Amino acid sequence: MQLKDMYFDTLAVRAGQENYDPVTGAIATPIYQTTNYAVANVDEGAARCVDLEAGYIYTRLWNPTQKALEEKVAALEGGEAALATGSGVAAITAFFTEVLKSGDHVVSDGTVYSATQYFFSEILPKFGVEVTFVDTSNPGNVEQAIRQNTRVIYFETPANPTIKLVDIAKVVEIAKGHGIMTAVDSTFASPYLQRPLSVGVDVVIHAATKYLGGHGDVQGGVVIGKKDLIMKIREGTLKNMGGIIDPFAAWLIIRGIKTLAIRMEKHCANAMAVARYLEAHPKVDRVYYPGLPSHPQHELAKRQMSGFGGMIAFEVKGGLEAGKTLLNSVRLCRLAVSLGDADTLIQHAASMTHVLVPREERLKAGITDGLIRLSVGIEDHRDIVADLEQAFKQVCC
Ligand code: LCS
Repeated sequence: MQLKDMYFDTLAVRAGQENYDPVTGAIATPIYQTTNYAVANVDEGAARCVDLEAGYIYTRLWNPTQKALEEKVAALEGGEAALATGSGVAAITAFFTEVLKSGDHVVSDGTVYSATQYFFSEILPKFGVEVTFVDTSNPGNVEQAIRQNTRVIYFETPANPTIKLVDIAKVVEIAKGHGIMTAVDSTFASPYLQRPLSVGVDVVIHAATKYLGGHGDVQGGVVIGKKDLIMKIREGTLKNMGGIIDPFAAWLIIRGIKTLAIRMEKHCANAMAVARYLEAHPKVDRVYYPGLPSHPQHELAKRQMSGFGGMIAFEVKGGLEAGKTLLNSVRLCRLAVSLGDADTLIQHAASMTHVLVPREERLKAGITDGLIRLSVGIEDHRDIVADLEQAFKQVCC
């Protein structure tokens, strides 16, 4: 049986690990905790330095545990190849550093993870690359922002932190019409819920720190795409700028991915239950969850995703103060900024992650005073609801 004939759940367990460890027969890919690999003679050393596929030479260039992770994620996304990095941010910056040159232009959605936003607005311009931010959920905005020197169109869907969706197929159609690459950060969906390469996206990026790792105990990133491009990033930017993944981190993510399918089912079911509870709550103004018919892109979500995910955003009545009180009152939900963990995590952008962003700018990106983001975990949803209920009791409005 070949990988291409296997279903997703089987791939999550087996891809990248089809063979036993050649030395010991170990079924779990070992953590190859080594920096160096001995070569038989100088010719072999030269061959490996010139062609990374000829054999391992130095862990910054490639490592067998890293490779097993890359093969697993490539299989799950239906991509030719993948590249694992030391964090999600390292995946994003490695990709863009490789494909861009001074004078290029990028079109990005305005609602992207804050570090991505910083990279686009503060770092790329230092090297002569301009980035235009638009709302890519309206494809007309993408068309208008394209210039002759536009090299990449980039967005997250669902987006952090507003859970806005972007119509992947529509943006791809526009980009292809102009011969421009598309890259999608699909972290919030995970490969279990959406596979952007299947609708023509060139590059998919994940913060593996989130659903792929799944347990809030590891940092990593992955870039998936055509083999030529992935090898170029590996041999160019990653090798020479050094944002590699540690073998132990790669091993933890491999371990996490084995349960991705069942975790995502539970994340989705729990989030649906919590979203319905929030929508009916008198102290909540709005709930943004793609699984609710009230989400402005519910129809798109049904078309584009095979489930609605574990991420919810909602606006508490009473704005900034109410948001602070609610968050200071939760007991089970953990007050933390990440997402995709087994544990439910809650955060309030206006008083936490975006406290330094001027209010006007924050509002432009859809981050209102009372916007709360909930990464619904895999606990029993009744306990999550009970915790929110007792916390809402502390909020007066
Ligand atoms: N892409 C998305 C969509 C993210 O949400 C994050 C991190 C990254 C990339 C970067 O991944 P990292 O480098 O952290 O592995 N998002 C975070 C968040 O919402 N709060 O803390 C981190």
